[in-house]
Amino acid sequence: MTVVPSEIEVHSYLAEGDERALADDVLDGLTRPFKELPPKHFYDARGAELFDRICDLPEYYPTRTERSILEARAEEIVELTCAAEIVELGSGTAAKTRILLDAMQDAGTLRRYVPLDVTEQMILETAAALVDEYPGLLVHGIVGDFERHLRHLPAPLGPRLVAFLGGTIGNFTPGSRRRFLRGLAKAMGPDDHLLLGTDLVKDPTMLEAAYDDSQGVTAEFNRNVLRVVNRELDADFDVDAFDHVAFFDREREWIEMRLRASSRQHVHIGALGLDVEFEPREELRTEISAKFTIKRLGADLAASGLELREVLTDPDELFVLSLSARPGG
Ligand code: SAH
Ligand code: AVI
Repeated sequence: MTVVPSEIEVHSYLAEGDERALADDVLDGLTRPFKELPPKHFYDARGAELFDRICDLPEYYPTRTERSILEARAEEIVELTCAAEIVELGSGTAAKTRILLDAMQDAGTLRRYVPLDVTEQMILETAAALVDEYPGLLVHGIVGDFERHLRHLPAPLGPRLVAFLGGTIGNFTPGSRRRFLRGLAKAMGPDDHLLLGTDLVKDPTMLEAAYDDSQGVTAEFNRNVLRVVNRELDADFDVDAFDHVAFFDREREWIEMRLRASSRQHVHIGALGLDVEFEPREELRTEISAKFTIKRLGADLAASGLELREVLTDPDELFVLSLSARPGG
């Protein structure tokens, strides 16, 4: 029997078996003329581990850059927001979050941590680790989809810092990004702040290297989505027959990751009774990762009902952490 400490409560809003509505997305995405799957399906246990390895790659600058900004500015963020709790969307292993939790603990404001992620295992492990590391901390974990389950955030215990780190906001298409931010602004109270990590537009060579590393970890992460579909939906993708593709679309200013069939592929998806054909060299889009300018970031926030208050960046202006709030708040 697992004993859950009393400081922890975890609520799941994902139905049993369809952890991320995978079947709907596969049916919808693989029957389109241009095939596509949403990136949230990367993150089973193996995908989460591969993502952790990506974060440590020399080419993948976003994680260490965002961490350096947090290390330099966490105290100031806590002073500006007076946050008593962190609500973290796409919280993962909360590795960088500890910098903020430390600053809140030092300031004496820390009361609760509210992680929300699609991967239950990560919520449970992170919750258990954090209550050990921060005596007295309450953890209210939400296993859910940040596009669908924001209404399940618990009532605030004080001013909230809503953290959306890592540049995950870039994984939305522009339309759903604004819809998501509008929903988030509505879920925020007058005392709350959004701390948003966004990757900036830069030299395409640097960008493309970050998404096509020399050790092939990102390629494995990309292909992992096919392993997830094979396991969860009884499909027979020949995973090794798909090549990793990553390029910077200069017009749209986003990185696109795709999987390209190296030869004609016939895939049977047992759970859906669906057969899918891939022509030789046909591609499946698995992720976009939008890169921002500060101007576009401000415009997106304003269009969503949020006011940009602080822009925190690194000396090379690779990455930005912004603080925003509801006007008048
Ligand atoms: N915030 C961490 C992890 C980023 S990886 C960091 O900055 O390093 C993206 C995280 O978002 C993963 O943990 C993944 O499981 C989660 N995620 C992706 N799509 C999601 C969705 N629609 N709803 C909730 N969590 C999601
Ligand atoms: C989680 N997200 C912000 C990462 C990104 O950079 O878009 C996911 C990732 N994809 C490839 N490498 C990392």
